[in-house]
Amino acid sequence: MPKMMPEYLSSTAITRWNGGAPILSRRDVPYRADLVFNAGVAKYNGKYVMVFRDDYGYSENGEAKDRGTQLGIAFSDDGIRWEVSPKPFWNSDILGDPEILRVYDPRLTVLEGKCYLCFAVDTRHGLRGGIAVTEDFSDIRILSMTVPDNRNMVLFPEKIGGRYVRLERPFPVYSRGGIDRFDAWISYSPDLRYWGDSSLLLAVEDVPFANDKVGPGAPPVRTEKGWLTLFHAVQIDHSRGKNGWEDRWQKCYCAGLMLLDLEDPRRILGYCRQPLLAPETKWETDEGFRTNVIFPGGMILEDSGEVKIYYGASDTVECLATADVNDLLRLCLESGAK
Ligand code: BMA
Repeated sequence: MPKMMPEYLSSTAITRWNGGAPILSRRDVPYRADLVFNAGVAKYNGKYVMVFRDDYGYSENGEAKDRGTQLGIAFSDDGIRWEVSPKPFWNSDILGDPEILRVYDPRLTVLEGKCYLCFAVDTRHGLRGGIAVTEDFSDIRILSMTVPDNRNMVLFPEKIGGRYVRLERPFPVYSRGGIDRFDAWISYSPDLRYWGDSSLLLAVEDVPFANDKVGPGAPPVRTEKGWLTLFHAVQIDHSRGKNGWEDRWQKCYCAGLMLLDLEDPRRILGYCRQPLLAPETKWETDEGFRTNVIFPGGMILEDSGEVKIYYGASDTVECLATADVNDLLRLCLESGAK
């Protein structure tokens, strides 16, 4: 068990690839990169594609040197071995808007033959969630951005009932007592630009291993039984002190799993009351800028029934876990609905 973690935070039904060793780290990136994590992954035009977050200017001794964040891109034939393109894919300079400070935490959804990228944006006037589209990864166009504060958006890979659907996590500060109590929401759109008809999907209080926030993880994956959907769940413990390269880090991020109704994804058919992935390996609990962070951003269902789950570990490296789709469905359905 990881240090200072409550007993109930342990992983269920998954296998970490190569004992949890990173599938991508700063060593694989041919430009400035220190923290390589929180990637979005999709299968697109016969290849696996990964857009990852690269934070540079960070070091183990806490020194800051000209810090920045950009998105890198990598391609793979098997979803395991990755080749990083020679140049960063996207950063705030490319956007050329002085209002935008940085873009990060990308998630990829293939929808109607195009690749959509949901991202978080820090702006001078708040944190926003954006949706952009690309057909070839050379040209990318922003379709919509939320008002502050919102992020962790993911798009469903098809229209449902004639509308586009997304999950998201707004930050309601005043109305939730002035502390973090952030929940996962669902919204609809006729055109991917205008979003509304929003409702609460999964609240912090619904998740036994969260006391701080829950939010979307990877874009949902269609199965015969429903939309298999990862979420992140955060548990805070103020007795935790120095963890990682920072002076103080008190949160623990786990990956949770739920199953949403195919026709009406506002209905949770079942969700696992334990984490699917909790921090356990040294990359997840000991080594890194932060510790105890599992941040899932990509999920792929292979024809064989294998599910690949991509997650950032401790905001420092990118890792992969696999599971059998039937085990995951069983976990959700046996645990029951809300
Ligand atoms: C969230 C985001 C993520 C990060 C996580 C844990 O608020 O900033 O990018 O992985 O915190 O540090």
